[in-house]
Amino acid sequence: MSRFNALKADSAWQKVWDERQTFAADDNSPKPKSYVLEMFPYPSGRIHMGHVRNYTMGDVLTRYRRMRGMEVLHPMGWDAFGMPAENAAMEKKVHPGSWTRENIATMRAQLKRLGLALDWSRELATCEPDYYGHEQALFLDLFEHGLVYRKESTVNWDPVDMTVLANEQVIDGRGWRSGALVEKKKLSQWFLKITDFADELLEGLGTLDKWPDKVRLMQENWIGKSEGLQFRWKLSNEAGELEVFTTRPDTIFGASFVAVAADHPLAQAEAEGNLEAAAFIERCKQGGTTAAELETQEKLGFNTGLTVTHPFDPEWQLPVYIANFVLMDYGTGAVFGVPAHDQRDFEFASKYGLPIRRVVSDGDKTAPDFTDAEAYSGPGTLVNSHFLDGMDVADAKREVIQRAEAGGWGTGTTVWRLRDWGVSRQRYWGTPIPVIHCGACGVQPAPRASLPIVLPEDVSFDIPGNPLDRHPTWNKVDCPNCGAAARRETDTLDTFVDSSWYFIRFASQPGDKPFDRAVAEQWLPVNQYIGGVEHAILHLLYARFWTRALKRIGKLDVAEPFAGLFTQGMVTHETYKAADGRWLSPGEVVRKGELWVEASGGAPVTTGRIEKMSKSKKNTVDPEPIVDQYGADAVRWFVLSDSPPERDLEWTENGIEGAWRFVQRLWRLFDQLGEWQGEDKPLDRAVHQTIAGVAADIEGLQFNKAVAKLYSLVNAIEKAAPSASRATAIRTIILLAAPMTPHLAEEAWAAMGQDGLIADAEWPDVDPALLVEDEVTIAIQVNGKLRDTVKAAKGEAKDALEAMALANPNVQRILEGAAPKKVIVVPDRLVNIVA
Ligand code: ANZ
Ligand code: ZN
Repeated sequence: MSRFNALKADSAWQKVWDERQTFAADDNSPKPKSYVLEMFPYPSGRIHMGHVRNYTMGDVLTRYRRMRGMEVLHPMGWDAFGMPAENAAMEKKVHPGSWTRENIATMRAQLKRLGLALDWSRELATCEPDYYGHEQALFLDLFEHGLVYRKESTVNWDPVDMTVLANEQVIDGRGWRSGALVEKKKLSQWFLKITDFADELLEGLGTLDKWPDKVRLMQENWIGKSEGLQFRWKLSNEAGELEVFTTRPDTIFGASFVAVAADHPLAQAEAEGNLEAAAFIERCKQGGTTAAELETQEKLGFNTGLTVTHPFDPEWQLPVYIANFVLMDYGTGAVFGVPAHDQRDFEFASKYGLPIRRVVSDGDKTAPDFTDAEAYSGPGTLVNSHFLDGMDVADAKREVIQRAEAGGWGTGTTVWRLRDWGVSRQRYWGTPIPVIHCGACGVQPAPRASLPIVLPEDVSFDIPGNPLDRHPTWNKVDCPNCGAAARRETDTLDTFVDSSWYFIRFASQPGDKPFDRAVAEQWLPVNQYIGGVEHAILHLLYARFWTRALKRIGKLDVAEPFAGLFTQGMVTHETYKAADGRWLSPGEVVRKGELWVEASGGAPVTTGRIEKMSKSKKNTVDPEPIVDQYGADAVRWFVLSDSPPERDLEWTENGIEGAWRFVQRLWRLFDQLGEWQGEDKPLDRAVHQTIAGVAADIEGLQFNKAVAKLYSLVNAIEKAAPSASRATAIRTIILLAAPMTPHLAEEAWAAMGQDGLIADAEWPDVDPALLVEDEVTIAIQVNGKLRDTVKAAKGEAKDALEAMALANPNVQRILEGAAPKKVIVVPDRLVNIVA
């Protein structure tokens, strides 16, 4: 008996696939096409288990679809621009380019060792000019079509490092490196007009029926369409009006104040003659500006002394506040507050002693006094609201909008939460934005012939700031319009731009343009996209936007880039902590009886929660030594097997050992394959049920179920006596396992003397007749009480079933020789004997 030598098989078959270009996708193939894509990795250094899980899933689907006769595009590349490369440059004094390219080389070699069915001929890295040069051309296309513009916008400025910080680099209001208090600074920045597509992007979600509901919901919330009423309140103690936006016009009789944002013109006017107001406004500016921060921070206000008149009651005056929870760039920057039905307003009113009046009943609560601990924002019937009383919320909204429009003091409107996409980054390691600033002509697009505008290599990171700004020559250029000395834009593009169109470039990569439309359209949309849920909002939204923008400007006729989306769970591991609180890695601990101790010194270790593998908790397991030890197939098998793919997978030593043993069992089955004779019907049936079941599971991305079915079939084959059926079963299971354990499958296929590669073999056919159970279980009852169950052929005649029941020993014992009064037979189900 031989053992499966995984290491030998892995490298041998990987070499064959490479040399024969087995997985190169043919644009001109007559076969039906399928595009399977996993989110491309950031080349951070080494492959981690999350990558292994992600890429193995896409790989199984790819290999399976190829066996089903499809031409599958399954490419790989690198999302290679970004801040970590610049950080490495500052810390380790390596050039971001060499750091990135070395990481790519390492990770490419690691991925190859997993035996992934990838078309490496299409590999791309976004940091290379032959990628980002085309991105610059696309930027100019959008620019020419008015989908790009420049606008002043606020950035986080680190006054010590003299640099702009990304939001995640601001920690508790301070720069992550310098620790200096971050300032807000206005800079002119480039924006893409994603808001032009807000409606389409929202509507389009309705067509994405192969996306997880939760991701569609997250996108919907991000786009944030609100229908409501925009209307004007009359200022009572001076001339003028104040316009507010509300999504709850129905609550108008529950209003107890009006509030404006700190940078609202009314607040600004107030600040002019009023030091207290000015000080309050200053204070508001220090707080965070994200919606989440506004939600959580303490609600503060400044009473301006102004009042407004209620639109439905000239006698009713409400105070006007400046409040820190009102955003300037949403709606009109002013709101009316309804404390009983809005939590922010509730907190505000509680703090400033403003009335809290119920206007929507909460179940049986209808009294105007509101004594609950928090606002009620649910459905109900309008109360304490004059002409609205008795209406439901939707009707009351409609009624108020109609009256406002009829009275000429308001209009029903829609507002969007989505903002235009600011793509300027004051960073070196990104795609240079292809524009030129001329003192005389203003902003000029860079001439097409000058593309790619290549990043200079000779840069230094010794001093803070963007090296492109202080480069001696790179940013000096002649104005393409007047020829005068001008300056190159030194901002680079947000790396989300790079990942917004890479899947199109994978599908078609001519040298002279971003993509060939006809070729790209043959492959797109991506049939199955697989990746982390952390990209559920921005990346997917930006890619959807680029695809739609390219459609609008006539470059590509694809509405949605990703027809199917799957978000996989994380890989987790137990955590370990030493007595002094140090985190320990799995390699630093050993099991001693029931306990874990430190491998060196034997000090006791506490085991902590099972958490996502992360460097900070030291609970990562490096895939490479695992592949060395167990072979690629066992690793692949394990990451597919233990959990449903959308859930977290706990990496355990036992798990990988179990997978390794299974691979060996599969090999042993095959190794003992004989020239046997005879039929084994139940085994035939099990085989065909498995063929059908595994196919359905892989198509449904339920890999753990497919794995479980293969386990059971192996059990059944092991138990079966030698027969021709058994030999066929063994040959078949090798084919069924091929997408998951491709190296073993190739090895076995070659040893069986088959022509060609199993990677190119056909998925076995299912005999539908063998999927039907032809045996049924019949319940035998006496006076309605179950006495026994027996097996019978499906469709057995009534009198045969009756005879079988009467001959049953349990029945005979009860009847004691007496004749039954009556026998009821329900074919395929039961026989009831009335005694
Ligand atoms: C009165 C009201 C009563 C409101 C009530 C809510 C509940 P969504 O639905 O998320 O779009 N709002 C309007 N503009 C705002 C701004 N610039 N900054 C902060 N809040 C603002 O939120 C719309 C609601 O948020 C609006 O409806 C308004 O408060 C508030 F029981 O008006 B509402
Ligand atoms: Zn000029």
